[in-house]
Amino acid sequence: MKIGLIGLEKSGKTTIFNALTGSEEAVNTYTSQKVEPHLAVVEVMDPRVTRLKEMYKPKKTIYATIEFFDFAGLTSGSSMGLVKTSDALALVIRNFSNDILDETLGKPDPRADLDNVRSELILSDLIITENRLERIEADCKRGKKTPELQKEEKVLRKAANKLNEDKLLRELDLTDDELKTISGFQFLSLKPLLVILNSDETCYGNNQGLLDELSGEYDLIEFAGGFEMELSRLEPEEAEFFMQDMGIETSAKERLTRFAYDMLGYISFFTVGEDEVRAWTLHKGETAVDAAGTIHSDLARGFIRAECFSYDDLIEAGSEKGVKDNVHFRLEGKNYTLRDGDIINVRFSI
Ligand SMILES: Nc1nc2c(ncn2[C@@H]2O[C@H](COP(=O)(O)OP(=O)(O)OP(=O)(O)O)[C@@H](O)[C@H]2O)c(=O)[nH]1
Ligand SMILES: [Mg+2]
Repeated sequence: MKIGLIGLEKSGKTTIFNALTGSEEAVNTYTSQKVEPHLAVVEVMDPRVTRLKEMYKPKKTIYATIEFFDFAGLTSGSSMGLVKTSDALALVIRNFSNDILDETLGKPDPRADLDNVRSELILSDLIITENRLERIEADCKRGKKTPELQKEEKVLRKAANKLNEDKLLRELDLTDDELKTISGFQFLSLKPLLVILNSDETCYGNNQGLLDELSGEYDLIEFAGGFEMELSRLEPEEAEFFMQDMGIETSAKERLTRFAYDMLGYISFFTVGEDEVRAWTLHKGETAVDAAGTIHSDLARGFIRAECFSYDDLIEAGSEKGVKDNVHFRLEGKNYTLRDGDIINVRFSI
């Protein structure tokens, strides 16, 4: 899963990137950061994996990972290429004061910043859509009218109309087939969008009014970015102490990870054994054969059955043998819909 941190300049993107990834990238009040994006791969610290590790004592333990990208502010010409390949966008909004920033950029105004970025996303998609429509029109005039082209044109017209109404493409009801037709454009306003309200530590936790106002429209989470960046540099016990003091129950990283899983509709399943305990990520609704394919394409191709039991049943029974004794051990076919926390072993033959 790839999450791109975007936002207006000086909204605290790099600060939050550091908090999430434990990186030490420079944050700067004056100059804009270099234009290349920062990138970090972060392990999803799923406590279930840690527990499985204790149980199986494998040679290797592999947690699921999330890749985070941190871009330069939207107004300073960011690397849209990478933004486009993100699975989701996390939009950082400034809700902290700083004498210099207040003077150069104005007092924090989360609502206005949000509208501003929203318009940028819509505009970026509109430009792509209109350019493509012009090209299609030119092709048609030159007699290259094919059914595929006509289909594409129809979907793009729908998209253009929505964008012209100042609406995100996410708000357009498109069929899977229509989505596939335009997937190559990687429209930004079609991506899942998570808004991070980056609040000053002095006002963190006191922004319920604003959060309520925005939560009708956006998936929203509040961070005290500067504070959380400091926390990520402390020893865990020390960090715990300061977090409690601030009324932060779980770290920014953990909250964002959970949020991303929920919002994007991901679930985790596990494979276990003496060699390796590993967490895998799947979309909600995907099946045993999809899970097999995530592990290796051969497993999907030669899929016979998936041996399956749930993490909770394992913990309750205390061992795999216990799971079998409790008759919680299942053999599932190709079309079985995986549940979060399933532990599977794929039987296959090729
Ligand atoms: N008080 C406070 N200051 C913050 C917070 N987050 C960032 N800042 C300050 O805001 C300034 C900009 O922070 P960055 O993290 O570099 O912001 P950015 O969005 O990455 O900036 P560009 O990449 O240049 O667009 C720095 O001076 C930070 O110390 C916060 O949560 N609280
Ligand atoms: Mg930055």
